[in-house]
Amino acid sequence: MRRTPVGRAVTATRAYGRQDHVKPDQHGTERRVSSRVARGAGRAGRAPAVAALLVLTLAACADAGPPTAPSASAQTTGSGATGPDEPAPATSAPPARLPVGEPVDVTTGLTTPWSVAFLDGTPLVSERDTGRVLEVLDDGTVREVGVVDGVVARGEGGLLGLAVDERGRLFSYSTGADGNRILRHDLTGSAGALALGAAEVVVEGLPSAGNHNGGRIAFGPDGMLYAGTGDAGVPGDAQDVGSLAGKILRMTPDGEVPADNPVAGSLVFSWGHRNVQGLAWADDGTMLASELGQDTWDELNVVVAGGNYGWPVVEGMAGDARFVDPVQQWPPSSASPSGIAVVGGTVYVANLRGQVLRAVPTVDLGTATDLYAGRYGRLRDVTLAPDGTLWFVTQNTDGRAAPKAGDDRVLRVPLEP
Ligand SMILES: [Ca+2]
Repeated sequence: MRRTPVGRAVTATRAYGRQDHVKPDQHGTERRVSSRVARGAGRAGRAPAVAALLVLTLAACADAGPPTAPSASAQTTGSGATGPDEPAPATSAPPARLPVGEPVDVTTGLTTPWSVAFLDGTPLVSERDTGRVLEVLDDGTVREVGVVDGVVARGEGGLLGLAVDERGRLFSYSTGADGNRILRHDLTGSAGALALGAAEVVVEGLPSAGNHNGGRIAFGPDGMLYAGTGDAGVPGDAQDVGSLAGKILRMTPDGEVPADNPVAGSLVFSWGHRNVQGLAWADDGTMLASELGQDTWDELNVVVAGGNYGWPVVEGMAGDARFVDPVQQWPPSSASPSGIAVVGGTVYVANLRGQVLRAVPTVDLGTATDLYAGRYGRLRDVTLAPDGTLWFVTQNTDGRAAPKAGDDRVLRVPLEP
């Protein structure tokens, strides 16, 4: 492939495939326990920038683990932030836009699907282990748009996130031989006959490992491309602002550092993350990220520029002034969040080990309603389709669950107006 560097990672590449000591973690995945000592708080004392732009990011935990028992349809948990003695909000909140009716299959028979993005109205799906980008046709069948060159699928690595920019170019996050990278491709042809053009490197040399590769990419309302990375098995790197591991990155579509990034000359937007696999923005610009925790807490975070989210010094809500606490946390056994999407007044969170689609109201981010618990198995991604329906993606073919007939699948469900 043509590999024209259009941007450059600001830190050195970690050699791919380095394996230290491997142990299972709470998500049922391998984790490497490095002998490196976390470099303390690093810039942990830096207070997060005032939230001129609140970003809610949902970081996703590593996946896997045994299925949890199916639970009854919907269950609301958490303590509401608004009580009977509190005044009603001055401004009207966006409508919840919860599902109505039953989900139906969009397509079935996929192998480790990871992300869904849309080119105008045409759905594109990435497959982690095959490196394929697929186009879903109107009849529910898929055809191969192309295979991303040089994808090295191992563990949680492979072809991960997809995003399409306003010019119709496809961006992909994948694991290569020399680390994770973000590539940009032209899409040629028309719907039903799309083809993947040559790849250009947006950013390469992002730390990778068998697990904790992050992988979600998304364009923010500011037109910048954001990427969630993982700690790549070296927890202390999440506190090292000089490393691109354990971060949320912000870049131009060419991979350059925006002038207003919080760390001069760096793609780093926020740090202290373990493994971010979900990024989305509310209508008011608030950024959200999901984060896969280790032994104790998975997180939903509101992301602010320059924020330190604590890993590995703290996990979950610590009440430590050095760090930004999550707005909600879950035990990994009932969560392990990957993709997220904001639709109106609801943040949707796809959960792997928890096998549940969670609906978090934007007006009360500390609560959630569980949808489809145990019904479809592990859930990898969720997104709003151009036709206004909610799409979500299963992940039962990755060796960590027993696939059901037709797995893996993409489903859709209509939403309230
Ligand atoms: Ca945290």
